[in-house]
Amino acid sequence: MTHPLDTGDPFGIAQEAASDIARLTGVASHDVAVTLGSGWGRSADLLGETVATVPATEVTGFSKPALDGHVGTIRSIVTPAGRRVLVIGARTHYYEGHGVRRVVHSVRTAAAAGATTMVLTNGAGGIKPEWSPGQPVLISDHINLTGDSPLEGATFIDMTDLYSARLRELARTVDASLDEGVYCQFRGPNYETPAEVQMAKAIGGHICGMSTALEAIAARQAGMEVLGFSLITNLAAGISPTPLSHEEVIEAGRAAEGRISQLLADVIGKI
Ligand code: 8IG
Repeated sequence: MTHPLDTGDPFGIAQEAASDIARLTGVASHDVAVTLGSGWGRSADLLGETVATVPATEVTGFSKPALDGHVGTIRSIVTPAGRRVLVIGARTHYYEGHGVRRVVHSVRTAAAAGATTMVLTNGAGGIKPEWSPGQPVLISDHINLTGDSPLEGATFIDMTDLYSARLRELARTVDASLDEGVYCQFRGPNYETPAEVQMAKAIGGHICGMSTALEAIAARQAGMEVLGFSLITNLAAGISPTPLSHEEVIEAGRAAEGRISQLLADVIGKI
């Protein structure tokens, strides 16, 4: 079955998706968008009053999740300060194999819906030995190891200061202890080998993940200011003496969820 993004104009389809969101939520325009990765899910409830919740499958171009049958949702929230936040609970990963257009469709849709700030969150593996599972960190820059890009054709876009220094500073007014690091996006879905983690470390990486770099590039193309957070759910392979277990990753996310969700809600409340 063909998908509209396989053949159509991705920006036109994002405009359609934004119209769907405006119609289904009754909110004409949003200010800030946030994608909630593993461990960050509870922050939506802390952000403010939920105005509308829409299954992502009702919005043009959003894919059904490949793994679990459950449908992601898109929520419109109004903060106590009156800011309109679009919460994207439906992420398409590169490793699902549907191509990069579908990976970044939510970001392009958020931009078309009016958002000028994109907050990207994820669960990831930590390379810095002083980090521990359950610790949130800021993304200061990225290394895209997917070999792919959401930009098509001769689209030369500057990536200096992709992860806004201004927004990282703002995050530190909420929690001064937040460390930061360079996010390496691997293709996945396998976790890295210890040798791959050592490569990432040698080239300047501190965080291993499978989602955020491609999304950040699309956000920059759309002219958005980007804030990135990783929840270190595990030390990357070979950094800790024990092998990675998916259950351990899920459990670390669960244990940290309340604290980091409050942090995220507080930061977004100040944007
Ligand atoms: I959660 O250790 C989570 N996601 N690439 N490596 C990569 N992605 C991850 C990891 C990790 N942990």
